[in-house]
Amino acid sequence: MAEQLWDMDKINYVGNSSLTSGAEFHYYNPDEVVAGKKMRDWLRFSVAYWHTFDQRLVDPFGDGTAIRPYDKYTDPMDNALAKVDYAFEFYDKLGNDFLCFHDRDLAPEGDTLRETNANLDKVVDRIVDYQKTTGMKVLWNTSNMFTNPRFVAGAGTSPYADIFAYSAAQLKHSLEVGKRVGSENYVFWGGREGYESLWNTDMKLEQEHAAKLFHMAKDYANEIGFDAQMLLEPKPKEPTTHQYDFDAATTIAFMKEYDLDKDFKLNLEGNHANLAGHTYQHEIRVAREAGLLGSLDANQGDKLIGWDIDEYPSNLYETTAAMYEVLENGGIGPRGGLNFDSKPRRSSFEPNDLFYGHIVGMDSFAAGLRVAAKMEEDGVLKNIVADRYSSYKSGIGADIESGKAGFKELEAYSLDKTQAELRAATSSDHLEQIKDTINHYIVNTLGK
Ligand code: XUL
Ligand code: CO
Repeated sequence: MAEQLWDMDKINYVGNSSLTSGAEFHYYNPDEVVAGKKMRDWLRFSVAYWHTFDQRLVDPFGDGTAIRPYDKYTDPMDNALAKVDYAFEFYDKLGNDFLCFHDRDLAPEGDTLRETNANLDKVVDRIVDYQKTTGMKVLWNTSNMFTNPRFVAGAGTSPYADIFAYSAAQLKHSLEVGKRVGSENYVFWGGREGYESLWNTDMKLEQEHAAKLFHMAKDYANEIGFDAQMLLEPKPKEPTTHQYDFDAATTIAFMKEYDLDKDFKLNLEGNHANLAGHTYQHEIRVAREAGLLGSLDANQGDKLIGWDIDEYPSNLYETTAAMYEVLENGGIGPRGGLNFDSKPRRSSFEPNDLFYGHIVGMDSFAAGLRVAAKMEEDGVLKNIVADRYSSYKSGIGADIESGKAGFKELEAYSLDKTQAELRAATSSDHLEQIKDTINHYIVNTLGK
């Protein structure tokens, strides 16, 4: 790359010798082996095109504040093409291996889908050229079927057949783009697939239509030989009041109901988990126990703000918990990664804040990986969990497990047990001690 587009040098790993943060990684050392794999292969970091290159840093009360070096390109197509140059230099400097995008992140819409597709293809041509020289991979692509006013009442769940038809047509092209760029996954976040009021909503029909669109997408992907892992991304609310893919458990039930669980897995996001009243760890646990963990969107919410703020992850406790689940799963998913569905705060409006945001996000997950790997290596939680359920290994517990004990045997066993005996069958969880242990692991693993 001849010209320097971003005023930033390559971000390198320097270890944790200095306490202040600069343009460097303190924990992410891509080729270092942790728990048997290179860090880059555990984490598979991806930069989200929409938040990084398109987001103007608006909030519900204020205009965008972002200053971006490509703002000088005022023609929308010139701007879209220039942004690809900026994006690939950004990846080179940051050292991420993957990118993610929606179709509409890349190029402006025309008046018809034919014109829109032509605009998109020009930008995709440029991305494919860069991929050839840089080896950059696409973690996933997706289709934006929620921004344009035509999607006011949803896409696949729209009550208007023309909009369903248009959504299918848009998706068809987006899958073709996915094949061209070699996307490892394809994501469906249910943009406006939900409802505002049940008084005017045929909930069953809408969900049947959503499932129909997903099946059509998978069938078409098979037809064109696009073998990406299909993913659904749950979110409980925003933009609609009631999103159908509320959380991991609800989405898994939907997938099973409509026979999608063989071909689809989940893409889980930290802030979405919080909006559903869950932790990120809870969502990842639910998915991994169902064998349906696909990929992760990395961000965090703010306990003091109610909306989806897509903050760069910085909470080491949460990243440790997430990476603990990932290690237990043997990896994020068959082809999953950590996509920074994150943006700078509105007050962090300079171009280089995009680098600093990714640095804190990547370092937080790298730190979480290091801590979780040490906890796994020492088996610290494994022993605690095994001990807690040990009564199922022998005696009446083993009989419950084997099916030998039914209601009658369990009644005979329990009928004369005294309160004191039953109290003695339980023991304290010592949860505070566990949390203190986790704190020690965080401080000591990272302090070395
Ligand atoms: C919205 C969200 C999306 C999806 C992709 O909350 O998370 O960015 O990840 O459409
Ligand atoms: Co997301």
